[in-house]
Amino acid sequence: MDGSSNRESVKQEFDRQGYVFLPQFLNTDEVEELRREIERYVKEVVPRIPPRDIYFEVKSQPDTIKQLVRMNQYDSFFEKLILGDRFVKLAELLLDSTVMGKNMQWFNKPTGFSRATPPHQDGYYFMLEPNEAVTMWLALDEITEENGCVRYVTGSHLCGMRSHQRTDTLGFSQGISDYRVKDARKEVAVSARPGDLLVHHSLMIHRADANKSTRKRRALGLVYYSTNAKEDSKRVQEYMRTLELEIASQEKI
Ligand SMILES: O=C(O)CCC(=O)C(=O)O
Repeated sequence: MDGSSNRESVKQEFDRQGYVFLPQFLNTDEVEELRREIERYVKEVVPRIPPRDIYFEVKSQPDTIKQLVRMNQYDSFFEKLILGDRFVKLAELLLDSTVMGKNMQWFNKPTGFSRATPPHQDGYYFMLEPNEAVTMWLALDEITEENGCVRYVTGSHLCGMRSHQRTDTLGFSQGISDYRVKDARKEVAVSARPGDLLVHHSLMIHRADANKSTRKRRALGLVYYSTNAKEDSKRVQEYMRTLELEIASQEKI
């Protein structure tokens, strides 16, 4: 299912819940190809990109890479992927506008080292006005509660931006400061199989536990901004500068 056959129900579900689940968006061969391309990226591209776009759980230990960001800027395979029709058309449907492919990321939770992803809204990092963007999250492994599936606070995209504060989680430096039991009660834990796609709105509150299993937990993230949204580029640059200094001082990149 790729969202093209039942467009209306996909859009309705997204508008109501703030996220939509598209099982088997990619087939087994496509997932295999992505896994191979990520391996190639780690081997060949990672050594020549700025350290600020590679996050480790343990500094410079390749098997503890927890996140790769802006992969589309460094590699033509991932650039083509984010600009590909299937993903772009889906983002356009959900945002009801033309879109720009902004950022492709790899999310990994290495066994034995991983941390939880704090509750957050992606739009807090994006700094857009209006805050109209989506993140697509594509499972590359079997991802369940045990190895840290994504958890959504259903409907939270309709309640505006919450206050965030610094966390000590690399790659998710801001988390919701007043995440409460009433939020947790609305959480939906979404298990996914390789090739399943989740898409969430930039105001959607979500989080994930650490990988407590011995299984891999890898996913790709694709971020699309509506072309109606304007980025506050001064604030973004300021934030990036502060973040880079903080990360470097923690010796994590
Ligand atoms: O995979 C994760 O743990 C985090 C994913 C996430 O926060 C996102 O896709 O926005």
